[in-house]
Amino acid sequence: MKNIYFAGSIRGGRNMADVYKKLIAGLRLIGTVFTEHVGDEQSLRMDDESLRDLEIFERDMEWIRSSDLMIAEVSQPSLGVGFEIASAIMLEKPVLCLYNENSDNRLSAMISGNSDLTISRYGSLEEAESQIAEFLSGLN
Ligand code: 6K6
Repeated sequence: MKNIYFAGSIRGGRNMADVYKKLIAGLRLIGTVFTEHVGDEQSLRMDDESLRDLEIFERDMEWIRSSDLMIAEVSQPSLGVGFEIASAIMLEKPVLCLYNENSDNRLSAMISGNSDLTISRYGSLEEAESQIAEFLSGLN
């Protein structure tokens, strides 16, 4: 079982929250997802009330260190997701960035131009899931 860090926008905006939830449900079949709360409004609310930002930062950085790979949904721009992606690269973790091609946001050149990342553009959830499967099969 792989340890998977799933990154998706929280304070950057929740437009894609439904997609995060579905992708996380699929990832749970193949590994341990550290960040299930990213797809779950209720546990996010609990986190927000009970954890200080310092604790959220330290917990999430520890999870990135302990993960085997990162899957980042990048259609909704988020400072936190960008920071997490950069941290994962520095820690030499494989990172797949999933970008919905129907998104109104243009993907940052700092992501799309980064050869340390695997970038996949998807139209449907099924497509995103098969891109995840392909990415995982390419890892060792
Ligand atoms: C709930 C509602 C608002 O804030 C919360 C609690 N905050 C967080 N809880 C858990 N993970 C977080 C929180 N804030 C950011 N993160 C991490 O950064 C997640 O792993 C996301 O992938 C990413 C989102 O960053 P922003 O900048 O969009 O919030």
